[in-house]
Amino acid sequence: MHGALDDTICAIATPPGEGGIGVLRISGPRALDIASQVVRLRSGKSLHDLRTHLMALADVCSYRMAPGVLQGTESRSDAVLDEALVVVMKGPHSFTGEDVVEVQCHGGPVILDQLCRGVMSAGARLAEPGEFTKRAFLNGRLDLAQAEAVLDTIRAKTARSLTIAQSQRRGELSREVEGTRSSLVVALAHIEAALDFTEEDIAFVRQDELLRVLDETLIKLRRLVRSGQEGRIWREGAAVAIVGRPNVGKSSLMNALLRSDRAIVTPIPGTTRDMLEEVVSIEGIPVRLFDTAGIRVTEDPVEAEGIRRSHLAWADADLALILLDGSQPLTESDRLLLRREEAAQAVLVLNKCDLPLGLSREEVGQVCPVNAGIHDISATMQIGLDGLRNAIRSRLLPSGLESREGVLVTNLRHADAFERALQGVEQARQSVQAGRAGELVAMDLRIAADALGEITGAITTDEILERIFAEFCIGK
Ligand SMILES: Nc1nc2c(ncn2[C@@H]2O[C@H](COP(=O)(O)OP(=O)(O)OP(=O)(O)O)[C@@H](O)[C@H]2O)c(=O)[nH]1
Ligand SMILES: [Mg+2]
Repeated sequence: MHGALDDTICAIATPPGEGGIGVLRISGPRALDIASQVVRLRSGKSLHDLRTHLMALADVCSYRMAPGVLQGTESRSDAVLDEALVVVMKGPHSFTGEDVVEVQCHGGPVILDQLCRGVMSAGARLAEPGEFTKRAFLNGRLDLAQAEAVLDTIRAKTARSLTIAQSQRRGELSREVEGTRSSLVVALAHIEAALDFTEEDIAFVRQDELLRVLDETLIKLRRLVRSGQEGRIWREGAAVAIVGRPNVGKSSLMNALLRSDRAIVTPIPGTTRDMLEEVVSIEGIPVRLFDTAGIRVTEDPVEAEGIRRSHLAWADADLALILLDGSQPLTESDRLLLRREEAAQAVLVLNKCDLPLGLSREEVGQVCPVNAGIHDISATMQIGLDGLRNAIRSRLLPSGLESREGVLVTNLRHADAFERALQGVEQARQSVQAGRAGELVAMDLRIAADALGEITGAITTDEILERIFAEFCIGK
């Protein structure tokens, strides 16, 4: 990614395709000059004289206008591409911290494409993915964790994921990180000062005071690391696979959880062959739900391929729901599934509880001793689904940390950094207690403080930045 901040970038900020409106964004030191070449305010004023953060009606053109056109003295109606609302946001009070111009026109792909070309011919460069947000970071408008949360805010699939992303975007995680980091840095400064003055034997650091600070930090870091073990699910979603032999009602359960007739349901075993995937909110958790082909021994090559994929989906899933038909005795196919090693980690579900029980629960328990118990549901009659959703939630988030106070770690990069910080502080604490040399303690505290600094970007490399912003879309 070109890093230079002295050029002016532009991009279509709305998604591709048709829309009520479409937005073109321009940011950089020459944003106003460049926009002036394709935007003519109806008021006849110059863009430079427009008050910041106020909208104005304008005509926009698809190429650089001759000076006469710009001033409105020459009228060339064919030059006008569209009618638009224009807003100027003067730096540093803009998203990027630079001068920004946003043009809202009709949301047609041809209009936006031509407008974008016009702005480029007037001197702007097409932005790289995430470059607006990267500039906001480089200009100090956001720290790195907040910049990443901008992406999470856009991508959030459930209301709960959005709430978490927004709190990180507002800087709640960053404040926690910076608070912890600064107490480590203060401790570090004291230790290093003491190292410089050892001959004079000045007690710069009292050991009990240092231990108190380290213990407080450890409590915070342990909580954050623990929340990070599950937090990924809020950001990326969890994969849940519905597996079972044919005809037990997997597709019916998929439809019931989606509240739509997404999957084909028939009384014929072997109906589902291609795997289906849909995103659904289960108790606020973004879940990618997989309906799979019924697993059995088959000669049919198409069905066999479907079954191969069912096994893959099961292996990749964060959680599997093994579905049984409660109205029928266990079959050999059921037993084979239940005896698989992974089955012990699954949630066992007896479907068709609207019909008389046809199997022995004891036998199911003997074949597959799952800890989580057995859930009775009826997919078609919508019985027991709340209980099942609850079970899915507590299996995906066993600690219940997310329902309590405090910030959550949802990003793998952050989780990894917190892990390293925790190790550093733990090592440092051991060294203090064992009375080891101050240099050793200082080294581990430095590792921990630097790891925390990576989260907010206080310490960063071009490589990290590139990796982070490459995930963004163009125009953000
Ligand atoms: N009575 C009753 N019938 C159900 C229930 N759930 C599913 N069925 C019926 O069971 C049959 C099979 O349902 P599907 O959802 O297609 O089963 P499946 O497991 O997806 O089957 P395959 O795709 O063939 O593996 C259909 O006739 C459903 O109407 C239920 O809760 N109660
Ligand atoms: Mg099916």
